[in-house]
This record gives sequence, structure tokens and C-alpha cells, in this order.
Amino acid sequence: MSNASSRARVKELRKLIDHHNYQYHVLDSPEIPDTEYDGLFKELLSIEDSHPELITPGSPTQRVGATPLEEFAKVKHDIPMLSLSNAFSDQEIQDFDRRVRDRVGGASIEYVAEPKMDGVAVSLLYEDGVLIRGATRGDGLTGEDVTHNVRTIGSVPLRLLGAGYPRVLEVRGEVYMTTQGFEALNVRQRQHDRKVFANPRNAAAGSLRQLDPRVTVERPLEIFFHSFGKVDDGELLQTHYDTLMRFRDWGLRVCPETRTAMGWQQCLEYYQDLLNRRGHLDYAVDGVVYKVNAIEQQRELGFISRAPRWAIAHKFPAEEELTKLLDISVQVGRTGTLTPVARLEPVSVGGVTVTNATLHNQDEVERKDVRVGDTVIVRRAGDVIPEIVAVVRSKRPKRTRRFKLPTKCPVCESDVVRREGEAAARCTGGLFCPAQRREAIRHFASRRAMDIEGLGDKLVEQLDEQGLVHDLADLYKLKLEDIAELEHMGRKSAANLIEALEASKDTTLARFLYALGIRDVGETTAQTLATYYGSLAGLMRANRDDLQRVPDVGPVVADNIYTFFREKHNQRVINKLKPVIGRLKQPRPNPTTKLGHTLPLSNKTFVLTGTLTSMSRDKAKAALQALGAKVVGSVSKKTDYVVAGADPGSKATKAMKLGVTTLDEDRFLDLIQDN
Ligand code: D41
Repeated sequence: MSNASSRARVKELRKLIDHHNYQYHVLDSPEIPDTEYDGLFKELLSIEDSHPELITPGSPTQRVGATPLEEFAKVKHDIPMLSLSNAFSDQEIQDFDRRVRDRVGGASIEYVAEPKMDGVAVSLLYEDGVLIRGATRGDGLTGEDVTHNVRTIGSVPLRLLGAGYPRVLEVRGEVYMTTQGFEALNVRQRQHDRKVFANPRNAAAGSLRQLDPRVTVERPLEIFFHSFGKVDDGELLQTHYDTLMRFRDWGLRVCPETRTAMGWQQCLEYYQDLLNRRGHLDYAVDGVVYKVNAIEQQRELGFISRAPRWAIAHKFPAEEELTKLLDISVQVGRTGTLTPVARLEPVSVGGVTVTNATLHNQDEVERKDVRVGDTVIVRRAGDVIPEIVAVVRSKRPKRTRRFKLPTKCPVCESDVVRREGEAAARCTGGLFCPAQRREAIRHFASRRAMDIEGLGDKLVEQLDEQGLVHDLADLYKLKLEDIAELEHMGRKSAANLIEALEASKDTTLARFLYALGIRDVGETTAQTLATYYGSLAGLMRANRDDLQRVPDVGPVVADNIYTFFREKHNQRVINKLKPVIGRLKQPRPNPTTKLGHTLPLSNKTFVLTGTLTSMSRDKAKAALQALGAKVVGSVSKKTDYVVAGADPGSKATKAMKLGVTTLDEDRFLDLIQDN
């Protein structure tokens, strides 16, 4: 290529890449697939490679500098980065609004409400639209120069788009890590035996404080801009909200949850709504921020000490608290897995008292170096099981006790083994182990399995203790008299249980397979197996190779299924369950189904998100599966369709980012009906 045409093509490519970057990061709506973007990028790299004189700092290829820094330079903020006052109750917000109205007058104030990102506060300086410096907030007066790292963040424009921006523009925002990115990062860190981060904020802070930008570029960092500092030779708009919308035009990413709100009432509505959706957002939020919208009113209000009078943070209940670890005990699960459980000094986390938290497995205990006597950070988010995030090392007492999983099962004293490559240690007692037996029965009876109403934990324990139920099949041999004699049971509840047992026999092959509790056979696999084999007998005859032909059944799962049905005890139980099996609603073993490709939605992967109005999510899932589709929990490039109901949340956003087709409820219903 001639020099002139290279120059022209480079210019064109940079423009295209900047544009698609903007569509992807700022608007969340990519116009081209990733591969095409990569193609443009590679072409630019290749031209720059043969024409190094054409490289400019603003080129999208120049995000990562080659040489690590020796140390961070200090940056003095010309205009201090103020802090935010905090409020923890509705009353404090009403008081804040009252103070604002007292100063500026007027009946009702317009605010901008936005999530309070739990990330790292930064300031980015653009001159003539070119990013020239990025700095952390530090103490508000002086921060650290992290330009080399900020440049690696894909959603930070190296050059502003469009026109009309001031010659000097300092924008302020929050660098954060998405929850998904954070989890994936920790998986990688573990694989490489590197430091695991306690939460997305620590991970973001640690990533931004790297001297080597080649480390930072590998970290899934994002940014939202929420305000501005220095502005020279140019004007911004009259309201905070309009200013943020201009930011977006210039390629600066603004949180899509940003809204205007009239008076404290709408602020509180916004708060409640965001709090309800907190668990569905793809980023950590520790509250919301309200800001007076009119810049003129902001000026009138000014600030006291280091915080503006025109803004306030309304904090969410904390999801993490400190407490003392009193002891570590061991729980034995359905498949014999031994789980270390931390016994804690009771602590209220987000309004719920937590006394236990899972420690997952021995490796996790060691990785986190958790010891009895330690002060620990407990986390309880939404409905997830509380867990220990990290130990507060500075609070470790002189005497602590390390934990080691026992080599004998604490329930049945059978040997405990840990298979090569597995994280879990297991009791080898099988159904001889009361813990495993009880868990197996509980699972069998659970709602999504055989759905035996009234067969709760206490009752299972009693049935086991009294020797009334040794295996799953014994459940169906229970006599009313036996049950009625148990503690807290009468003839009435006994009769109800007998009835529930009878009713449970009307079920499907898929549910029955799931209920058996074969390791790694969850609902989805059970469903696939049922469709593929059509009958229990067919499945039981299958060898390992046959099983691996079933979609999504790999060698490990195939082995688990195969061994399960070869086990003498299991065969006996299944034989005893014949009366139930005889009644199972079995899909016709369909040779076309067996090929695995001929159902209308075979080979199609779906993700359901949000609330559907016409049916429950389970119904929708079943409908899709009946058409051969696979329904999974999270969106990836392999997803074919995302069905988005009301309030869809982060999965829908992710689908958009990845260019996955999203169906609204109407289109989803059409699809089901057409097939
Ligand atoms: O999302 C945030 N963490 C956030 C922080 C936000 N949405 N808005 C903010 N606004 C301000 C003012 C009103 C002072 C411009 C802030 C912060 N400050 C802030 N971040 C760290 C200290 C203060």
C-alpha cells in the first residue's frame, strides 16, 4: 500500500473502531459481531506495523504501554474531589431535601438519582478531546497518576467523539469490575495460584494500582462517569442530567440506571426499586446518590467542609459484616460431600441474623487461611448462602486453631476420600451413612423432584432413626399407623403424608431420574436423558459410550450414571420402586429424537430472564425443552436466544452486548405456538 493510501485507511479504521467501541461500551448495542471488530483491529495493527510513523497515542492500538512504571506519580487535583455525605434512613433523605429547599426555595426540587457504584473513584482529563491523564481520587486533594492503566480500559475513550466539548474537560467517575468479570478473574487467579480477591471493589482497586499496564489490560475493568471537575474554554449544560447525556454523546459511559426524580418521594421510590434489583445488576452497588439537578441551584448550595450540600449518598444495607469465627464443623451432604461450616458469633447482615457460613472445602479454608478464633468478613447477598469472604489478618489473636477435614466421616465413621483433581472430600459410607441416606430421601421428596408434600427434615430424621425407612423405596411401604406414632404426628398428618406419597407417583420420567440423586444429574440432564431414552429400562441398559452420545453428557457424567445403575444396592432400590416406575409418564422413545437434531429447537440454547406474565418460568422452560431446546442459566456467545420478560436485568444487557437475539414475551409465545 502506498503511504498516502495507508494513511487514509488508518484514519478510516480508527474512526470505525472508535465508533464500534462506542456502540459496544457506551450504548450497549454492538452493530457488528466481535469477529468483525477483531478483523478491523488486526488490519489497523498490521498497517501500523509496516508504517510505525503513523502511530499516534490516540490510536485504539495504543492502549497498553510496553514498559512498566517504577512508581506512581502524585497528581494534585486542581479542583478537589469532594466526598459524599451518607444517609442510612428515609428520614435522613427527607431532612436533606428539607435543607435543600430551605436554601434554594421552591416547592419541589428536581434530583438526579443514580447507583452508588462500589468501585474506585477516578478523574480523567481530556484536552482538545484527547485523554491526557487519569488519576485516582486519593484523599480528594492528591491522588495517583494511573494514566497507563486507565488507558487499558476498553470503555474509556482515548479521544472524545463528536464535537462541542470544552477544550479542557475533567470528568469524574468510578472504575469498577462487573460481578461476572470478577468471578471469572478469581477463577483464573486460582488456576495460576495467584491472589484471590475478596470482592469486585478490591479487585478493581488492585487492578488500577498495577505498575505494569500489561497486567491491568487483562482485568475486566469498566467505568461509569458521574460528574465533572475542571472545565476550560467551553460550556457544559444547565442541568446535571443534560450534562451526563452530553457525556454519552462524547463517548463517555454513563450508568444506564441514571434517572431524574422529583422531590424526596421519587428519590425513595428509586431507592426501593434499585434495592429490589440489586442482586440482578451486573455490578456491585452500595447505595444510590441523589444530586440536585439544576447547576445553578448546586452553585447556590455550595459545600460544607469537604462535601457538597447538593448531593447525598443513601446507603443500602451492608451485605458484608465482621464477626468472630467460633468453630468449624463438618456437614455431610447427599453425595457424601464433607463441607466445612463456620460457626459464627451471631451477626446481622442486611437484616438477617447469620450464625453459620459455608467454607466450601478444605482448599478454600487453606486459601483463605481461615482459623478458629479469627475475625472474618461474612457476606450474605440476596438469597445466597452466607459465606466467609476473607479473614481480617490484623485482628488475628495470638492463639488460633487451624482446621483439617477429618479422615473418618463424623456421622458414620467410614473412610473419607478425595479423588484426584476434585475439590470435594467424600464419605465412602454411601447409603450406610445416615447423613447421606437422609439427604438422599430429602432430595427425593423435594419439590422439584418427587414433590412429596409434608416430608420435611424433622420427619425424615425420625423415619430414619426409627428404622422405618432404609432406602427410597421404603417410603412407599409406610403404614399410616407407623407414621401416626411418631412424635408431633397424628392420624391426620399421617393420612396427609400417605396421600402425598400416593400423589407423588404421578410424575414424569425426568423428575424421577432427577429424584434418584445421581451425582451430576441435575434437572436439565435428567430431562435430556428422559427425552433421549424414553424409558428407565432403556437408560439402565446404556453403556458408557451410548451415554456419551447424549447431548451434554461428557465422560464424567456418563461414568456417574453408568456406575449408579450397576451398583447392587441401587438396583435393589429401583426394583422395589417398580410400582412407581410402572406409572411414570414416559416420553415415547422417539427414534428421531434420538438423533438429537430433529426436534424444532434441537441444538438451540435459551436463557430465560425477567418475569413472564403468561406462564411461570418453569412452564416456559418445560415448553422449550419439549421442543428440544436446551435451557441454561447464563448468557454466553453460545446462547441462541434470550427470552426477556419484565424487569429483565443484566442477562438481557449481556445478550445485547454479545449480539444474542432477544425475544420479548410475545415473540416467545409465537415461537412456541408455531412449533
Ligand atoms: O457511584 C459513585 N460511587 C459516585 C460517587 C457517584 N455516583 N456520584 C458521586 N458524586 C460525587 C460528587 C457529588 C461529590 C461529585 C460520587 C462521589 N462524589 C464520590 N466518590 C468518591 C468520593 C466521592
